[in-house]
Amino acid sequence: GIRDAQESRGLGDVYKRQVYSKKHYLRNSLTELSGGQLVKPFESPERIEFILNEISKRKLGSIFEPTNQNLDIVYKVHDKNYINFLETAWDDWIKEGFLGEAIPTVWPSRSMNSKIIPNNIEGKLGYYCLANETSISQGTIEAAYESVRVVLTAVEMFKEEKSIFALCRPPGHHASKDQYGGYCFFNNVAIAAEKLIEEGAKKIAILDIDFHHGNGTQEIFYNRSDVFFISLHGDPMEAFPHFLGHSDEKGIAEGEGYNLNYPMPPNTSYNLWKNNLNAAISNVKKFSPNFLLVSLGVDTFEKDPISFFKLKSNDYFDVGRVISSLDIPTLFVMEGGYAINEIGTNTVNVLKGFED
Ligand code: Q9C
Ligand code: ZN
Repeated sequence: GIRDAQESRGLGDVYKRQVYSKKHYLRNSLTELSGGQLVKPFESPERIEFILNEISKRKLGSIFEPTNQNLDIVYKVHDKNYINFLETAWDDWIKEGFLGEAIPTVWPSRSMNSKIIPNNIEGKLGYYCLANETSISQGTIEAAYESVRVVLTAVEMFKEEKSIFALCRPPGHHASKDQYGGYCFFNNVAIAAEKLIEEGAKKIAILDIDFHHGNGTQEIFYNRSDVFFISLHGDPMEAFPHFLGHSDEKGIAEGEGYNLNYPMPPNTSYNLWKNNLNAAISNVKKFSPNFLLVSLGVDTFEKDPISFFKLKSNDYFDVGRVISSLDIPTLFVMEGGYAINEIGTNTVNVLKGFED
């Protein structure tokens, strides 16, 4: 745990590297709608514990708990009514007397595309949800806020560091201004970008290397030129989130030219993936940002249970090395990765590769 990792570096040899909170376990929903069944969620509390253990085993540096943070910044990224909805959703659901976790069943979809927000919790869930594999349960909102505290604490420490890792859970990159889903509630990486800009940064690049397209992050910054969003992911023609992430999505208005997608087909190997990473990296270089934020998912791994790329554990060292070649202060923010047994190895390989 935390103490092991600190002690393993010896007294006086403390440097700041990663931020973790045990309160992530408050996100412990029991159900995920998958293949027509309610299964144990892929996005489980063990994920972050496995990463934490690997960090201490491989002496990656100290682990810090989040500090008190002003959470007003969340309102700069997310809609006020959406935040209010998340804060009361579980209580409202329970008041109806429902026995399972909160899962929407009806949406303002294309044939009844209403902007009117219903009063009823079942209607509200449909309004604010973009994908219903993600059940809301007791503690979900508390954990989502803690994940934001983790990333904001990392931003604070980032000022004295070349790089830092925020062990966020729940993840964030699928959360848009006013929708949750894909296991995400608040968009942690977007909140970090907004915070850095509030503190004076002029240009931020967000490189999203999770297997899935970061639809939320894209939507949040789509009309802005101060945050350049670049995503490598499974082609939405074949993969979640299915409705965003195509290569012709380049940004709008002021943001035109500041969004870049690299969709890739099933069975993509590291060779092809790395070609696209290199292209992404050269675009980051041209943009010349003050900070690089990496949405770090390791669901690109060959054994990931819900994804279809073929990266191997050793490839992740190279991913870290390539990213560090930019020589830009880099904040890693944890997103997905569901091959529990290798999630620690793969994540730490990226960070070790970056360090070398
Ligand atoms: N049958 C992140 O990696 N759908 N989210 C999976 C499986 C949801 C992934 C479908 C995937 C969400 C942060
Ligand atoms: Zn993912």
